[in-house]
Amino acid sequence: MPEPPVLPGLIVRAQSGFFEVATERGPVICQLRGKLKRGPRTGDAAALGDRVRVGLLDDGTGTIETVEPRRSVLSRQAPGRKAEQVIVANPDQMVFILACADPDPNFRMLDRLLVVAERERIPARVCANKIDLVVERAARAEFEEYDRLGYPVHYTSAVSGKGIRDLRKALVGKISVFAGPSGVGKSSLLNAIQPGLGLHTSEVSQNTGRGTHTTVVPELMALSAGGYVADTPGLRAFALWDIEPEEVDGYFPELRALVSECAFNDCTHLHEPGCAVMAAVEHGLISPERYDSYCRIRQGEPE
Ligand SMILES: Nc1nc2c(ncn2[C@@H]2O[C@H](COP(=O)(O)OP(=O)(O)O)[C@@H](O)[C@H]2O)c(=O)[nH]1
Ligand SMILES: [Mg+2]
Ligand SMILES: [Zn+2]
Repeated sequence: MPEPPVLPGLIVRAQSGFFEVATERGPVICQLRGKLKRGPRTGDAAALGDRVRVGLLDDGTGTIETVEPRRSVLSRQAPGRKAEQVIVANPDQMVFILACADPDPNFRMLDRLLVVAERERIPARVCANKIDLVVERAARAEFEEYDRLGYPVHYTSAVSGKGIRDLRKALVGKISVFAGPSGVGKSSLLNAIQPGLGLHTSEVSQNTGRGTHTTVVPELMALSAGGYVADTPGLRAFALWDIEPEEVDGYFPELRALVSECAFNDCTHLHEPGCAVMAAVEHGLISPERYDSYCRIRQGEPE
């Protein structure tokens, strides 16, 4: 008997032990091979964004035979356990979305999101949406700092269409993760990028025993120009778990460049004499707002 065909693929949806895998022959619904299921106890054996090899079965479904090592991972701490819960494996970039107004941008929250991206070494972009509601020059003055730090800023309006073409272009061929507070226009932007995309995210009710609550099943949504977008199931996913206070300065690019010049090599940059970071803030070389974000995160302030 011939061996069943084995296909490479990408997990685009994961729910309750079933995985939808995009392959050259189209989507295949798969389960994990038993051996993989018993795999590492420290985290998910397979997750959204994992590159896998699928054994096709006669009934058209498949078995995930192997999972390729992850290049990067966006994860959170599973509730009540130390284990890591993978939100998206192998993301190529994060797109953090804020509104220029309604709601007003929360830059302290953006800085926390950027720290997570830096920690995971995932390149990040910023999207300043609802540019139609404000004077563009004012929005640029608020957001341009992020461009200077190496996070490209897109100024967009899902209503007028401004900036959509450039944002769409930035997504081609990549796995991008959209994140931002609710109400900033994430769904509207996805629809502007590709009609129907923002509606695609489905919601299911799960009975947890403590009553029914609604969760969003995360998925990778295919872009017609190539690439995928994931809309994350909320900002809780980005809690700064497992970050040591001494690591934080390494996740602020403008601080990272200076820390070796501080008088003390264990400088916290909060109060020490001879601190190169505090001197740079004083001389206007580091933005006071960004430094404030650093201090809050460093001191373990909850969001
Ligand atoms: N003026 C303006 N309103 C927008 C824009 N994008 C979204 N909205 C509105 O903002 C509200 C929230 O949008 P939605 O896409 O649901 O935000 P989400 O919660 O981030 O997915 C809706 O009433 C949208 O019509 C925009 O670019 N300009
Ligand atoms: Mg939405
Ligand atoms: Zn210092």
